Amino acid sequence: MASEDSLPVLKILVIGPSGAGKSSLLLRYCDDQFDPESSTATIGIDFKTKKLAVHGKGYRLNIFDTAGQERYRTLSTSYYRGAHGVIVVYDISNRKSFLSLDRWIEEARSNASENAVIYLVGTKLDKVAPGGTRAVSLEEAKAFAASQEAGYCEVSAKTRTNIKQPFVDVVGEIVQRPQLLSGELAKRTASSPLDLNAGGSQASSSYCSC
Ligand SMILES: Nc1nc2c(ncn2[C@@H]2O[C@H](COP(=O)(O)OP(=O)(O)OP(=O)(O)O)[C@@H](O)[C@H]2O)c(=O)[nH]1
Ligand SMILES: [Mg+2]
Repeated sequence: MASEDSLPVLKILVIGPSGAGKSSLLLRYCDDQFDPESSTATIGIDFKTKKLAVHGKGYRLNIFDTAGQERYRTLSTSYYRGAHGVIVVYDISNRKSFLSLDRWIEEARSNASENAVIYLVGTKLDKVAPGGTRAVSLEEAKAFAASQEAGYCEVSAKTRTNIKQPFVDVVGEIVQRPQLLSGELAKRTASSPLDLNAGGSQASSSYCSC
């Protein structure tokens, strides 16, 4: 069985406008916590790690949480080096946040490797349903994601809705792209049996059939 240390490592970058909920998404996904009062903008870059199983295989995700505020985005292009996937986050209750996506996707395409997976996430689903006002309809968001050839999912860090889905989808897509994986990583991705119970407290025994 593969030990925790021998799991293939995938690098995922999380980008998007300030206040969209990038850090909250990661805090909920990796530590199952949520801070409704949080007003602390990320400075530079933060890092979290999490194990995930997709299609019966285990992976270690190294997830980089970037700053949305321009003044805190130091050396932002260097973040992209070696990234297998880029999750672009916006706030579905904030139209301006949606309208800024072109620029974020453009940044990702210019700096990430050609085959890197780009995936769109709409956050704060709890704020718009039921009875809340969406600033972006589901149809519009899906159409935009499709036009960018990106997957799409809506989440709430507050209620946990769909919180794991973006990571499952992104990893599922990454492993379909052998050009993205280095020789050793590709080999282990193809053959490593799943043993996520061998690890410590950060173990995530999540499975997805999608
Ligand atoms: N209701 C609700 N609020 C959320 C959700 N996700 C984030 N928030 C709130 O939105 C605010 C901004 O969230 P952050 O996660 O700090 O945003 P960020 O994208 O990391 O921002 P920068 O670090 O400045 O780029 C915080 O007050 C969060 O509590 C959510 O799913 N639902
Ligand atoms: Mg942040």
